[in-house]
Amino acid sequence: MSIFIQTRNRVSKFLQAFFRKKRTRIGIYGPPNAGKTTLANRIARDWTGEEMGQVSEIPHETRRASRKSDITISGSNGSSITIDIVDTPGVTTKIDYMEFLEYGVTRDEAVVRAREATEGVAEAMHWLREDIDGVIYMLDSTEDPFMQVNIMMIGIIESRNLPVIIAANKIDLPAATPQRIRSAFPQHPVIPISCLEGKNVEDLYEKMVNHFR
Ligand SMILES: Nc1nc2c(ncn2[C@@H]2O[C@H](COP(=O)(O)OP(=O)(O)O)[C@@H](O)[C@H]2O)c(=O)[nH]1
Ligand SMILES: [Mg+2]
Repeated sequence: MSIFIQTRNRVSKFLQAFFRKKRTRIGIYGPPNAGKTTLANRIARDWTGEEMGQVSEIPHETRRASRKSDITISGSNGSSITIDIVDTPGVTTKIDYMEFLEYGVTRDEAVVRAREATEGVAEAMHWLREDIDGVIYMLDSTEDPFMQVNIMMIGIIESRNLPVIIAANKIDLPAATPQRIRSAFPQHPVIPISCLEGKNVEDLYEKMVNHFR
C-alpha cells in the first residue's frame, strides 16, 4: 500500500473517531394510554432482549421518563442506527386524581399519582427542550387526532426542528382509523402499527433507521 493511501486511511479513521456522532436520543411522546411503554418494551425486546417498563391500562402508569441506552436497529439495506430510547409519561393538559379512582386506586394513592404524573409531564417537556434528537409521536388510532395536546406537542416538536415519526397505534382494533391521523398531520410520516400484536413494527424500524440518521 502506498504511503499516501496509508496516511489517508489513518487521517480518515482519526476524523471519524473525532467527529463520531453522539448517540441519537429518541423520545416516545404522546397522550396517556397511546401505547408508548408497549412500544418502548417491544423495541427493547426486539433489539436487546430486555423489557423496559410497566404497561398498564391505568392512565399515567409511566410517571417518570425512563431510558434504555445503546439500542442498535438495523434496516433492510444494511444501514443501522444506535439510539437511546426514552419512554415518557403521557402529556396532557389536565391531570385529575379523581380519574384514578375509577381504577380502584385509593384516594391517597390517587393524589400521589396525580402529583407524580404532573411532575413527570414537566420533566418530559424539559427533555424535549434539552435532550432529545428525534421523536416518535404515538397516537391511538381509535381516538381523535385533533386533540389540543397533539396539536400543541407537534407544534413544539416542529419549532425545535426535531425529526418526528407519527406512530398510529392499535390498528388491531376495529375502530382504528389511521388515515384520520394521516390527514391530520400530512407534513410528517405516519406509520400505522399494532404494538400489541407487532403488526407493521418492521415498517416503523425501517423508517426510524432512515429518518433519524
Ligand atoms: N388493542 C391494542 N392495545 C394496545 C396496543 N398497544 C398498547 N395497548 C394497550 O393500551 C394500554 C396502554 O398501554 P401503555 O403502553 O401503558 O400506554 P402509554 O400510557 O402510552 O405508555 C395497555 O392496556 C396496552 O396493553 C395495541 O397496539 N393494540
Ligand atoms: Mg407509559
